[in-house]
Amino acid sequence: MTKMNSTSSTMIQTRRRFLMNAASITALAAVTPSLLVPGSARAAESFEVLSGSHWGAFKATVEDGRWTQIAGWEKDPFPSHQLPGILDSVYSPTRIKYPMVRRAYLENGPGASVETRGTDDFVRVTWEEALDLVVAEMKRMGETYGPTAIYAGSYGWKSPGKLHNCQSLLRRALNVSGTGYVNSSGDYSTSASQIIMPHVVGTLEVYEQQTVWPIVAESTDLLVFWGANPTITNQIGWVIPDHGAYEGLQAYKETGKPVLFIDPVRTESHDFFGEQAEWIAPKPQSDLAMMLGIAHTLHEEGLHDQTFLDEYTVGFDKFLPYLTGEGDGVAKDAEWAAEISGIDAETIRQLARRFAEGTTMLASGWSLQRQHLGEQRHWMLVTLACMLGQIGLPGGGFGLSYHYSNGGSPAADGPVLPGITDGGKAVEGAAWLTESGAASIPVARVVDMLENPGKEFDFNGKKAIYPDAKMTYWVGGNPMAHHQDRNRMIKAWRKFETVVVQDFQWTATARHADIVLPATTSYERNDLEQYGDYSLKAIIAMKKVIDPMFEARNDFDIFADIAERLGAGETFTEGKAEMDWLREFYSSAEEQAKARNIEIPGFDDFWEEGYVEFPVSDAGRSFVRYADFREDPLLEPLGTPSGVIEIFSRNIEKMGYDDCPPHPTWIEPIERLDGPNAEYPLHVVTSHPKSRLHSQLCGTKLRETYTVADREPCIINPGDAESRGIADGDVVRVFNGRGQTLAGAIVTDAIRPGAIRISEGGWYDPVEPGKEGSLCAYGDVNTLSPDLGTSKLAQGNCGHTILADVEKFTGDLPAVDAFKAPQES
Ligand code: PGD
Ligand code: PGD
Repeated sequence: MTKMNSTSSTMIQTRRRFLMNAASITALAAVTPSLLVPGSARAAESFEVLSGSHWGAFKATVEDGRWTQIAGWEKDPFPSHQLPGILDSVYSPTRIKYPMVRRAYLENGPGASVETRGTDDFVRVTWEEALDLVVAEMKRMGETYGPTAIYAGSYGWKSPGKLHNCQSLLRRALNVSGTGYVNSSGDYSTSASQIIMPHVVGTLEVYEQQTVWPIVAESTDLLVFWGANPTITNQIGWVIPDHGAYEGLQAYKETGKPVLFIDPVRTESHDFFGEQAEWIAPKPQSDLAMMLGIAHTLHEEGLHDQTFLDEYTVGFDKFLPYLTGEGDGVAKDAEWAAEISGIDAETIRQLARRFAEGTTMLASGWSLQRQHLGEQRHWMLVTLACMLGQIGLPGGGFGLSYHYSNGGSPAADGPVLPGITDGGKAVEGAAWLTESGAASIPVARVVDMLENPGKEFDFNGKKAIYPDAKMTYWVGGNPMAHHQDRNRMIKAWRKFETVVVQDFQWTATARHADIVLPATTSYERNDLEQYGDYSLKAIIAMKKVIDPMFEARNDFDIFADIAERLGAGETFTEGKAEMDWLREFYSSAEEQAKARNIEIPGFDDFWEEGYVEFPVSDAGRSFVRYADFREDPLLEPLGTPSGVIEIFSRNIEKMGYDDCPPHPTWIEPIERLDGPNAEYPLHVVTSHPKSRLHSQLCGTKLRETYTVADREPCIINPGDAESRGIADGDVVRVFNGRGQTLAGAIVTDAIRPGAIRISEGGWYDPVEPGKEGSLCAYGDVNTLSPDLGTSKLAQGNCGHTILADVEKFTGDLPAVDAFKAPQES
């Protein structure tokens, strides 16, 4: 049954009520906004409003039209420490205020001065002028080059909200007007696993509900986080996170049972568990070898579960000769694994015994598959779990989403909101997997596409041809942060005759654009969203906190105007404005609720209250992943060709890829620490940042809480620092054959020797803009990463495969300019 919580605070509050609550709110409102702006339309009014974000649901206090304070929603068990950053992002000096066009583009026309992108100043234009320019280019593309000239595979962490889903809106405007474009498929998070897992277990797996935390706390004897940092990465949700994982982590902690972290870094999650936590620090990219070493010991010592393998899997018989070395003469035993991983053989053997001794949950993060040949890692993790035979049992098996969007948070049986469609196709769930457009490429191959139009490429058993894209429209993403090998990318970007970027901040992508359109943040418009990616515990009214700043417009209105200019305005809007759409989405939730006998308030009451909650169901509270399959594999088969877990895949065998064999296999990656192809002595780990979402919030005052000498931190082991004469707090230059960046050194034993860490998402700040090879003054780690596909199977990105070296920086220290708006005139 649904309930509306009548004791919760009303979302629109009087000044008196606000003052009564002020003390509790102030605690989280540590950040003072960067820029004073005049009061807005709602001046002289003070109120509090509930809204939502990737970081969580929050209460915003608005005084005289200005957002002054932010606090976590009282129902959120673990509000993110990043919340003050989202307030600051609204007033940040990095805001794009007006539609802008690069001067050289305006003066010389499309394609004429692509070399100076990123160096030129920008000219302010009116919205009319900007949109006319955009649409004229769209039309020219189709007329001159055909339907694959516009790359609209725009990817990134656009804000939550079922209406202002800017990437769907972009494709909707193109679809409804019959404008051809190239799309992308997959994502940067899990590209390798989301392609291989359907071959292995029949689902994407990475975005599936996990055996719930209460069951893990009760039944798991050994919780293993394999390359996962759950207390950091669960801050974020694709929708509005419920932070249920923190309750789960706390519940497990209270049991006092052991937690093992296999990670080159001793993380905050490790420290959260205090004495219960153990740290094993292999060389990065060596996990597959370690897993094979453990599997070999399990088999050697008869600890594997042959009954499970016989009943629930296929192909172990083909994998076994490889494991024992009968096939290739190399036993993948603990000694072999020790040589590659740097973890001694006895520890590897002990791990195998401990895993087999009780109920073990192998919870893996995704860094392992964001590496060259990343497909193999989770395949082998699943194989290991099969050998342990605990898949489908309470607390046992494996999990690929305990660290992400609060996987394992018990689910409610509430309705699922629909959202704006891209012009016919549903865009819910893994929206980026739906294919539309005249052609599609794997998302991380965008630079390869630009460099090689007409080239044939492999992807998951198919062959396709790269289109010849000449224009891009990027919305809700920051490719000049997220894509690998920045220098190669800067050059390839010149292939675009026109680059349009629609964002609310001057990212490096915006600086390298020709036409820049200022979007509102999600706090300057109304929307709706689910609360709890896996739990779906509530629907939250993402109410507008403040009026749009400067000349920013919301994504829906911008694309409606573009569709209008393309002759399809009415089809795009269907005659509906913002609140009409929200009512329509909500009415679908009402219908679903009615069909399930759930009471749900009408839209007006819901909007007034700000949210509607759905209770966790009994089924949600007791969910065990793969329990049904284990109970009856014939009646509940998996979606694989065999219906069971595939340790050997005939489908992959048929593809015949040299870099993705038909069972988990160790293959030498292009580069790894101390490996045969190593040209540099250190591995760069590029973890997801503690105080940002990728590059989002880098432009806020939160940055001051973590930078070292104004730069992105680079953590380095004391031995590696000492041998290079680097002291804590020094500015260092990190470099390899692909690029170079400055960073600020933190010398710590929380990272293993031979590895350093610079988190992804630091803003690219070239000292010599537009010049290939320029030093980055701030700390964009993707100046160093290689741009290649994980393998022919998934063509994912390899952001965690980097070797480099570090030295103390002794030259004239360049200023960090990335957080100032570019020159305007
Ligand atoms: P964000 O910084 O979130 O990064 O790459 P992604 O591009 O998603 O960028 C989102 C952009 O969208 C921001 O500029 C923000 O201002 C804008 N935006 C947000 N909401 C809206 C909106 O509603 N409307 C409009 N118009 N704009 C909006 C992240 C990508 O980086 C990902 S997902 C992963 S997993 C990868 N991780 C790594 C990694 O581990 N290592 C390396 N080396 N590289 C990586 N890159 C990838
Ligand atoms: P990472 O931080 O890249 O996160 O989730 P993902 O699990 O991919 O890596 C997790 C851990 O793996 C890190 O502690 C790192 O040290 C370790 N590691 C790196 N290389 C290796 C290796 O070779 N072997 C082993 N064993 N460990 C290794 C990312 C997920 O987080 C994603 S994809 C997104 S889009 C979201 N992004 C963010 C974010 O940007 N910021 C925060 N705070 N939270 C996020 N949550 C989500």
